[in-house]
Amino acid sequence: MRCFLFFVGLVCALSIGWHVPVHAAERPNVLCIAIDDLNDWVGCLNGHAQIQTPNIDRLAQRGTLFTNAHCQAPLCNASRTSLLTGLRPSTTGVYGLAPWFRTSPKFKDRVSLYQAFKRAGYKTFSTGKIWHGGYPPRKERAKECDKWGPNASVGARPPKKLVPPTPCGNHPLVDWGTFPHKDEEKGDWAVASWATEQLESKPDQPFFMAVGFFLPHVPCYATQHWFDLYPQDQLVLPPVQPGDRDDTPEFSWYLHWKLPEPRLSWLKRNHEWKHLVQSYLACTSFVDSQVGRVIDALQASGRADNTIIVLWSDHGWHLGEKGVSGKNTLWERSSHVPLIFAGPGIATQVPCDEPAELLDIYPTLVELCHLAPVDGLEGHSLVPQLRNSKTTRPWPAITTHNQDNHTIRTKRWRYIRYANGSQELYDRENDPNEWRNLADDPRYKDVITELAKWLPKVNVPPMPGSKHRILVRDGDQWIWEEKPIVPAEKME
Ligand SMILES: [Ca+2]
Repeated sequence: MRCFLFFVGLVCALSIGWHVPVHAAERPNVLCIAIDDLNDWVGCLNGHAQIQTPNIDRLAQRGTLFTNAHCQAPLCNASRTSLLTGLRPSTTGVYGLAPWFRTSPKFKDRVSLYQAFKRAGYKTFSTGKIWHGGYPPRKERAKECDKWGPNASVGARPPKKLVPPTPCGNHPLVDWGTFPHKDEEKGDWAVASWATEQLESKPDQPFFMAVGFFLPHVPCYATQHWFDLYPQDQLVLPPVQPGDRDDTPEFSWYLHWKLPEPRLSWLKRNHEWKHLVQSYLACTSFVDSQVGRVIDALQASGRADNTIIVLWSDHGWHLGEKGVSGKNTLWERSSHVPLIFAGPGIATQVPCDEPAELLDIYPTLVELCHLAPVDGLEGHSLVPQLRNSKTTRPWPAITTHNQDNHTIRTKRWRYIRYANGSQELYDRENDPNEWRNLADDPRYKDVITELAKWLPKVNVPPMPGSKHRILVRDGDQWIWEEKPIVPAEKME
């Protein structure tokens, strides 16, 4: 009889997708650590020969590092909305720095990652940059998460900008360098301190805590100590190829037609290229030290054994590659991000080089924490890879920038298709810098046909209220940030 009941129970469990109710107290805690605009210049990813990130590296060593993880959009709001709703930008229409996705009636009640934990009985915490900018609006915060810490901020600022006036408005954020100040005066220090205090107070379990760091987003200000790690006279600059854009479609420029971030040509002319690289490295090492403070506080709290840590960046950043600085591109430098899981149920093992998406974080945490299923998640749980990093995945990673511009990244290939039909194809095994566009070579026709099958079938227009970095079409005219694109005004 007991056997029979067990059998009936098993059949029931299978029929509802293995979702067996688990008491909240038995579930693991979750500590999410988000870093803004951090590309693969992280020690464990070997993106830059000189980068020093000992804390992120030790996290990778005690868990599973994904070496081929990619954002779904190369821009803050679009990437974060995708990660936290579990939906692609091409499904929500959130492509730009605005709007807040809940302004759309269709997504008003979408269960966010925070809410999935909140409704499962978790105490939820958030500090720093997790959502973009001022999102969620203050009056909606309590609905989203229980306890809010300090917002992301730059902290101490120099009396005036440290770099010469930059094109496209000399934006106050587009700045970098060092000036006399203390680490304790930085916005990210305050964020780490708040998270540390929460952990020291031993919050009720289970808890879900999201800690979002702002650096190395511009302005890349760090104290002298961090600059001293990277003397300019020994600095390694990223590999760039003269004429690299000669074989990329003209349309590739439309995705970043005018940006506050300057082009490589401006950086070189103003002798700021090395200075920017040095500043970005310095800020990354500083942020790594703040990651270390939070991880150490978790360890000291005695909760580490029952806490899953997941660390990611919202997208990458160019430092001169393909002639640009910043994001807003569909190449590796924009899409490739660190992604690390560590904690209970996650193997300490060799890195996983299967393609992974930030979109996979949501379903992975749902599975690891035995949460109720959430409708419509477009990612795929990474749990099989967290158990054994050699487990293959059938899905590529897809990154989207504005309506109907996508890139498909498999283990070997990167395929890009823009909204006007133009294409790029890179064989990353033989061309890791993506310098030779093979799309016009007839030998790769079948490769392109296969990769194109993965292009998202749903491509909704920008959500009402979309602005900043928005590209749309009006008849034959392409419009960037509400102004017609005039090819003669191209900035290279
Ligand atoms: Ca960002």
